[in-house]
Amino acid sequence: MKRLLALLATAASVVGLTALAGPPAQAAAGCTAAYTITSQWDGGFQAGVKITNLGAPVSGWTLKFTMPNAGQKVVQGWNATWSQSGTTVQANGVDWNRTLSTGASADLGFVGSFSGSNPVPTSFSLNGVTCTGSVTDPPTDPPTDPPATGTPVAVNGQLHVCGVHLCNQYNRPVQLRGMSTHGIQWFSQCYNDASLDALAEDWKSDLLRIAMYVQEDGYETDPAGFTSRVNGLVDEAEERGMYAVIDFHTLTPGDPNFNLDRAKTFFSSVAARNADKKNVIYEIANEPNGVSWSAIKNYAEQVIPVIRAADPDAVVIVGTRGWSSLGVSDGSSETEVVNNPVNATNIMYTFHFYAASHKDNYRAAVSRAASQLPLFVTEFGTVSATGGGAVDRSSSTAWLDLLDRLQISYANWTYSDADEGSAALKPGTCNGTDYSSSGVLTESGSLLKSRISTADNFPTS
Ligand code: IDC
Repeated sequence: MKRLLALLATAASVVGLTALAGPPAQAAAGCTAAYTITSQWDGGFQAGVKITNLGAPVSGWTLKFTMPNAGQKVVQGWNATWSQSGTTVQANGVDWNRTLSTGASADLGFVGSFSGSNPVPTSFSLNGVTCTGSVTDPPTDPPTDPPATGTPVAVNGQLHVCGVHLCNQYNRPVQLRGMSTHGIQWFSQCYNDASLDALAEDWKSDLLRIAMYVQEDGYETDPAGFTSRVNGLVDEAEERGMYAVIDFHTLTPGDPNFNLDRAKTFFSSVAARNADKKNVIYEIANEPNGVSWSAIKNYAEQVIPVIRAADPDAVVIVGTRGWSSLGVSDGSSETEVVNNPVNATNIMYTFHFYAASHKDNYRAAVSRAASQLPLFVTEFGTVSATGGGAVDRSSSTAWLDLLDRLQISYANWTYSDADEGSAALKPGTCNGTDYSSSGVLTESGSLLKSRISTADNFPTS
């Protein structure tokens, strides 16, 4: 009920700048713009703008509108390049929405600040044409009528970053909860039809993170072979409606630039091969360590364009300093990222933790960072940072509650039968065929299965 009320409240705040009751069937011309305040807080707000081109097809566009209150400012936008001069706001199309055929729409948004009141902007125009056009047919939102009970990918479709959140095809924030493989060079026997069926159906996992180590007998020893194994697992995840996080698992050496050429080769290949899939997310550097944020940023700004050239609309996740601790494990903090973000859109930043080693000060950093940076916990353990030792239930629960509250997506290390506390399956499980009974689960596996298998309730409008 709470959710329904929230949705109704949101729908009521849509300001249709469309002439809904216009004259009957007339030629479509110009554009429409629908402005939605999706949330508002003291001095700040998040807004979405849906523009629909009713004129001739365009291969590039500029949206302009006017803020009625001089105190209203765009702080950070997405799905367009945003700028503001005085009260005039401008948004230019980006790679994946630059082309708009007649009747096509683009969804953009931004986080704004204001002082005093926060009125709805006026004077929307697209390529200089005022958005007053009428729509001859009732506008239909692609896609229509998804199966509410479908798989995570069927319901959510292509994901994108909106503000600090991961959003689905309805532009609504979602949290994905799932599992990471262990190193696929060591545990490929754990990823077969039965184990992946159990992960999708019994665990109701939303995602499979595919950990492809680069060193330690990984990718560097057989680039073509590992690329093909990763692609195979992307397909297995897709068949089961799960998202696939392609993890370029750099670890030692910690400077991702050591693997820059390998990363470019690998990502240009997997991005081209998987460009048309909706379930792929790219994680470009697992855990940078012993390296500055500016060096990581430099790496990201070279690898992301390679991915975008082949697969323009996929979410890319960037590792952070100090084993993806947002710098905290190096005595730094999230501010180095906030003050010097990667120059790219549709990206998120990695945060990793191991519950027995990383506690309150790390949780405080995530709580602070979550309102400023899009975060994705692509890896965490319930145990110590060695991957072994006892499950720390209270710290793990505090972490998972925090991630749920902040709607931060996560993948747990590991869905494997490694002989270490972080593994979800008991040693020897992957030699057999049973992945479903509770008897195959370790303490960590049982805790995670109970958390991941609860209903997702992904928003669909
Ligand atoms: C660990 C594995 C362990 C393996 C080791 C090799 O659990 O079996 O021998 O890698 O490098 C990370 C890394 C992840 C580690 C994990 C636990 O991303 O590769 O896996 N960990 O140490 N960061 C923090 C912890």
